[in-house]
Amino acid sequence: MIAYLNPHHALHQGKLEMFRGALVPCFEVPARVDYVLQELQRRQLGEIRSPSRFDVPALTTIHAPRYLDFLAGAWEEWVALDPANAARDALPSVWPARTFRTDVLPANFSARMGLFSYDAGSPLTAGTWNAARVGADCAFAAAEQLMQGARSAFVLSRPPGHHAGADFFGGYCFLNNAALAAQHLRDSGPERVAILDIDYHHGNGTQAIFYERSDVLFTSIHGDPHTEYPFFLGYADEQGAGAGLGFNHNLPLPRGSDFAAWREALKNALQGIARFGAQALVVSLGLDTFEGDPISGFRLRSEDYLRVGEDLAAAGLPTVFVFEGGYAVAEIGVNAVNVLEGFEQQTS
Ligand code: Q9C
Ligand code: ZN
Repeated sequence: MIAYLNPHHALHQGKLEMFRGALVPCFEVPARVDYVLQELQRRQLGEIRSPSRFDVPALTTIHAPRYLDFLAGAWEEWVALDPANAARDALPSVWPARTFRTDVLPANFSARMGLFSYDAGSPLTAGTWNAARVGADCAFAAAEQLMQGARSAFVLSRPPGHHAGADFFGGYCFLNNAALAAQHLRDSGPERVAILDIDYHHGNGTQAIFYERSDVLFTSIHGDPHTEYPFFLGYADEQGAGAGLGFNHNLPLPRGSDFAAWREALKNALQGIARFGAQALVVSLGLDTFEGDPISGFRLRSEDYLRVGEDLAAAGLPTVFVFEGGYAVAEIGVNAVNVLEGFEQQTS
């Protein structure tokens, strides 16, 4: 399996995130990708490539141009406010809740930070835009690899993507890599693409992007949003709207669920994907379902991820894996590569 490694991922290196009234060190750190890369190399899973630059329509199909423009220039604006800002990251602190306007683009930078975000856990840093944009290139490259006949490809990038919507960041995510890969597949090949999100947290951004579309099925297995982030989306009764009605499947599980319960949900998810008649699959591969994850509540063990890979391979679809969350940093390499190796062994 070819891996597209984002060579600039470490340009995004948040310092602090807001948590329970305090600024605490970021959970989403560059070492996450380093551990996965090290394990990929150790097990010789396949070639590791850097992506070329893709200027493809998918970027502006998925993300609003005014959001992309904002992200591209945000750091310069932040530093222009005060040269001392260069030493600290930008975090939003005011948001338009219900009854506020979102059609007006305020001149004030902090107002626009709030307009284009939904939490205070996702610092925007000097290198965030470059890292995220090259991550999008990794997603496009992986999609192209499938179109050239590959059975699978791996997007090894950070920041992650599945919480990012058409015009907002949050949950450590800025550009939605899984959505970009799915859209680029749609633009050049398969008519029906499924996205399966197995991160611990519901992929609210991806769901919102495709909610009214019938050509991209979104299916997610995640912690019950009654108690788990992102709280305000991810319930089982969200089934899509308009032309997309019936093309959104949420499978929330209680905090504390073990692999037996999780695997049952995976079986249901894959049945839905088969019924849909998917011609390609994009997997939002979060590893925060691991029992040792510091901010999550499922109980998967390292060897379970081999079974996950095997189950995914049994779906028999060309598959793009997109690296998402997972914060047990020392174990994330083994867990991620177990999924990929389980998939490959089932294939061969
Ligand atoms: N201090 C992803 O896994 N914060 N995002 C939860 C932890 C938000 C997770 C509180 C978690 C976002 C890609
Ligand atoms: Zn997550």
